[in-house]
Amino acid sequence: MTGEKTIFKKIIDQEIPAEIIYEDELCLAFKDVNPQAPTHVLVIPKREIPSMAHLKSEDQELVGHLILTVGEVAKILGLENGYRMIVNTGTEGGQTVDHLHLHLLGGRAMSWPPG
Ligand code: IU
Repeated sequence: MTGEKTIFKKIIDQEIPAEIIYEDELCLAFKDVNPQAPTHVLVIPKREIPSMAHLKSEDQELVGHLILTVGEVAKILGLENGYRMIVNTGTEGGQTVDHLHLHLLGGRAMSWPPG
């Protein structure tokens, strides 16, 4: 961490725009700018947590809230045929933004395994 704001922190602070789907006191859900499926939304905590590897036991309630929010956003967006939730973590996990985010992908059939 360099101490510089991440792009997601700038979205939380409304310094850069995003297409927001859902917001509450703990989290924000917005459309990914480079969608990998017809629906691609990111759910992020408002609190700055770099990655899943940085979660602590006291974050249990927040993590539950984030996962439930993914399900709520899927309902809002009408993904009744299913969807995929992904949390890329660290370099080998393919994480590129150092602010915890849950990907919600839907609107097409997913393949397995992911690349
Ligand atoms: P990753 O799991 O860290 O690889 O995902 C980061 C995502 O953030 C990726 O899907 C990007 O398209 C997305 N994103 C964004 O939505 N807006 C931005 O300004 C930037 C990245 I930079």
